[in-house]
Amino acid sequence: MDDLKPWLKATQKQVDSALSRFLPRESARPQTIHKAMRYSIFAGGKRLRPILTLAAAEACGGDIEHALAPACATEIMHTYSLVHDDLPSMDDDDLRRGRPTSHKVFGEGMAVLTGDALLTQVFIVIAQTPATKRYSVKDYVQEIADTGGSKKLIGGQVLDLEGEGKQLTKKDLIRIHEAKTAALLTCSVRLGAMTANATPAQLDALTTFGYHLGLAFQVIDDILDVTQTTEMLGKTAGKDEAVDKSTYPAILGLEKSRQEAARLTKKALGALAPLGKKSQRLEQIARYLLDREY
Ligand code: GRG
Repeated sequence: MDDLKPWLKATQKQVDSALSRFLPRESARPQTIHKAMRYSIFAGGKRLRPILTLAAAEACGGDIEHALAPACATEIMHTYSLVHDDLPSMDDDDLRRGRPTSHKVFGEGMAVLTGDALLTQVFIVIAQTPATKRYSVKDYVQEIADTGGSKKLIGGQVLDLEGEGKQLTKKDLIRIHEAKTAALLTCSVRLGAMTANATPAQLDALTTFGYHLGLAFQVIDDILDVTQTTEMLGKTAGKDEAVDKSTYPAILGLEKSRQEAARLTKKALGALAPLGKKSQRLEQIARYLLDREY
């Protein structure tokens, strides 16, 4: 398998060009909302979720082209959650992906609408995914709707809001991470697998992989908030500590948090065994994420 870095770069480019096709043009009326949607999408994220969708399709022997619509749908869902998460009524952040946040540039009302429009676009895009023998378009829609709903992404945000100012336990924290972060990463790999007509056993393996990778990813995100600079992260570093947020480093300390991220990554890697050699790319991605610096 080729080196990961050039593959990541080429895949990010492929995803960006698909995203541009799947979003309304900036010139479409009313221009402000379309400009704002593209502003946040093309602000320079890592494209982790679409990359996972494409790598999961490959791991199940599928065609990457067939996985482009769900790959973009996961990135659009993620971007909507960031736009809303940054609002003054939520985390109140000024910087995201190295740029001023949506509400700073377009105003708060427009940022609310931008998140809403991105979330709606998720369903326009997912509906364009080709069906396979085992999975219908309805299955894809259900998968992503369930992930974005009140028991997962939004539910996680509710737990997060309700936990503000409270001393959370590790168990509370895991519940938030499962819903906020692991759910969308799991959905990303599952959708890729579904476009490849994955067997139930392949889908199960990738569900376990996505879950543990998602938890590891959030632990690392918490660690980076403490150890990295704002410039490196493209978002305000040290924010968790400043608002006294319960995080892995706050509860366990840095060293134990690193060990926990490594343990979760190992679990994710173990889940790939039934997929064989084709899952090498997913394995490389999981190892890369553990050592990432932003
Ligand atoms: C529905 C408002 C609303 C929120 C849902 C997912 C979520 C809850 C909020 C998003 C904000 C957040 C801190 C999520 C945690 C997941 C996470 C670590 C996001 C950062 O993801 P990266 O590092 O970001 O992949 P880039 O910019 O690279 O795409």
